[in-house]
Amino acid sequence: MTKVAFITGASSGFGAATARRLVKDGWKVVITARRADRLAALAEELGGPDVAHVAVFDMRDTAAMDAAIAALPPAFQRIDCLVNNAGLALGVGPAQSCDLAEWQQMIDTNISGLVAITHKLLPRVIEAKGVIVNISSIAANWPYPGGNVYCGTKAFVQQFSLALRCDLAGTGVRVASLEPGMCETEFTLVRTGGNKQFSDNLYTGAEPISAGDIAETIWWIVSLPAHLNINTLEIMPVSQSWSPFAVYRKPQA
Ligand code: NDP
Ligand code: 8X3
Repeated sequence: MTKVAFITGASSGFGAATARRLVKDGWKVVITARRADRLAALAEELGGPDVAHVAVFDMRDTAAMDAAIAALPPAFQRIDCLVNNAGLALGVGPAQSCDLAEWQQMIDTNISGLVAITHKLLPRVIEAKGVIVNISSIAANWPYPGGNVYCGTKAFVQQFSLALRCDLAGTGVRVASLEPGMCETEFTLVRTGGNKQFSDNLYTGAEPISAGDIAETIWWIVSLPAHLNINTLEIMPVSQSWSPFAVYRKPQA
């Protein structure tokens, strides 16, 4: 029987790469995001509607989510894998200069949207004894200046993943929190409102993770034997590591 993966945020970055990787391994995919043109092009590339079902909705719109789930074709109704990937960071400035609407958008997408789609698909994932891969971040573990609400949303995703495992004990469902570091996708362009220079400067010379690397990791997590669960997996490029704590010192006279 062909397995089905439901991948949110599949119009670019990790989500699109994961759809490609799973289809290469014989899966069918439900690919979701807001940008219909991107999803249509990806579905075509993946082999058309028999292989990839497109569901266009905003993660913040639970009614649209319901309609998309109700419209799943028969061959895509069994959900063996949910990749909770859609998300974003907005802003790089300190909390005291942030825009509250941007904070709300991150919470609504990265937390509320993720929770809603999980709640709606959980019965199907349980029925299939499937696997959920939640995309958290190193930002869940390591705070950094300008991370404020984004770090908070990813810490939520990590703890939600671990607590889900407790509740799902005995169901056979596996849940993983994948926590990547610096990865070159559209992430920084989105975060900076389209500042290509900022994005290029961040990644140049750093040999960041690629979306394909993350797709390979997700494929590995979901392909492990059914008795093995990856709880959390933090992954960084070799070029990225930790710095000493910052210490603020009063100016000396
Ligand atoms: P991209 O910006 O390339 O992809 C983000 C995806 O999320 C897009 O497909 C976008 O689709 C979708 N998305 C964003 N907002 C919404 C929304 N309101 N409704 C529906 N879909 C939405 O970034 P990445 O691939 O890098 O990011 C994927 C995930 O990985 C995110 O959760 C991010 O926080 C996380 N992450 C990224 C890291 C990195 O360094 N790149 C590191 C660690 C974690 P569309 O705009 O078409 O709706
Ligand atoms: C994305 C990685 O370090 O920019 O989650 O927060 S980071």
